[in-house]
Amino acid sequence: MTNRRSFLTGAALIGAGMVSRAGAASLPEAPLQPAAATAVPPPPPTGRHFNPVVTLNGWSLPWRMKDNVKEFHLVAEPVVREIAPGMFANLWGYNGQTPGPTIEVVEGDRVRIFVTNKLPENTSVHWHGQILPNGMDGVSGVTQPAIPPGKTFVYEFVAKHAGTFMYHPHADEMAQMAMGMMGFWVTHPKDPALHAVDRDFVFLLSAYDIDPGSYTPKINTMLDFNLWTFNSRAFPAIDPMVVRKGDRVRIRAGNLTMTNHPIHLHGHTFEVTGTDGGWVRPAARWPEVTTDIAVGQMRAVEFIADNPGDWAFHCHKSHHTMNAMGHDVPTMIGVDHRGVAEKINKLVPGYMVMGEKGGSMGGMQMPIPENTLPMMTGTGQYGEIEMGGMFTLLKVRENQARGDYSDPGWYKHPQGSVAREWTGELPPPSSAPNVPVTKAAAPLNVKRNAPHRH
Ligand SMILES: [Cu+2]
Repeated sequence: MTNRRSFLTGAALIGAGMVSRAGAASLPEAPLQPAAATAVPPPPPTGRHFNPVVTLNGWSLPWRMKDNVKEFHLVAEPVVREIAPGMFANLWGYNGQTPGPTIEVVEGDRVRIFVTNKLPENTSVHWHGQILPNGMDGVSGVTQPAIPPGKTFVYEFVAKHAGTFMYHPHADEMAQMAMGMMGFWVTHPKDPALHAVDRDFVFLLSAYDIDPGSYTPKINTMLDFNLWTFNSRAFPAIDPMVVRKGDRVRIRAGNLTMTNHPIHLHGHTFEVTGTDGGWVRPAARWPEVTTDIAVGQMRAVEFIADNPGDWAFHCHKSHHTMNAMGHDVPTMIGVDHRGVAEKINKLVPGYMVMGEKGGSMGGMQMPIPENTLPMMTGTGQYGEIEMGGMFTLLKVRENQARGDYSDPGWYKHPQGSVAREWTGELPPPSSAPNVPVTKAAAPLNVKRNAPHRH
């Protein structure tokens, strides 16, 4: 204990200048991830065996073993994240990306995490859900002094229990989390056979408010976010979750946005098997097709992928499956715009009337400012998908190889199994007159002051 205390006081204030090859004798290297692609991690090169998770559009942080301690090095720093092709955001994150890399350890591992602050302000790291000594909890001002810019702090604790956790700052949280500072943490069970699955996907829910044409989030936004993401990516740039038919699949998601997200899977029933409090006892698991994840929560769901196809997987709040949108767009369904667009076009070339026949904005070619995304986008084998934001596909395939996460393309539906146009006889047209909505809303034959008769 004395050793550790002197180690901490000694190492807690290493200058950033020492984080270099010369200082590598005491500090592990801080690997950098330049791309937003899903990086499937290799089996653990050192330490006890575990089955690595696959972080959607993310990666896992390599470590080094030193005297039987797993050492990681996180660097908190400004990053440029590709939200989707055509849109980049100036965010804050760790080791080159936001979210930060997933940290994977085994139950009982002693871990030492160096955190170098390259942000222009103080930060700290809170290890959300971990049972650890109070002084390692990362609440700046309460359990530790904040990490000043340019300094490196070290955290050290034993990963006591298996489960799914997150990390994020407890210093200027509103700004730092609105800027993307967060990451995933998985503590694998000691026995790799326990809770074993064939595919284990993880991602964080995060939201940003970035005005079309700009690059930096507005950090004071409380509710009106315009970019809803899995791991700071918006559909169609969120990678699909590719699985083999018959695989046991786990999906773990943590919510670090400002609202809840009912996450919905098509074609399968899953069970909620884990929360940030740990595993749900088998007898207490419940079936769902939508699981609501409140702010600060994590949910792990599991199912057998027994139904081949391309299955939608998305937040069920419809505004969260859209990209940057104007919130002051009026409802135009039923309004006849004939002639209006032509007149406005003379004033504003390229103007389009939105929604007189409902949504269907995916195909609109309205010019948009630089560095923003169309509200709804993505094209499938049958046309426009008209989705953005928190949406991706679960691709279940018979002939996907074990360990192969590459996109197999669109599902080839067995002949005759796709919904199609009815070409038989149609019913006679309705005889009801088309009553204009404005007149129907205020019945003409009611005298307001007349007494009601029953
Ligand atoms: Cu949502």
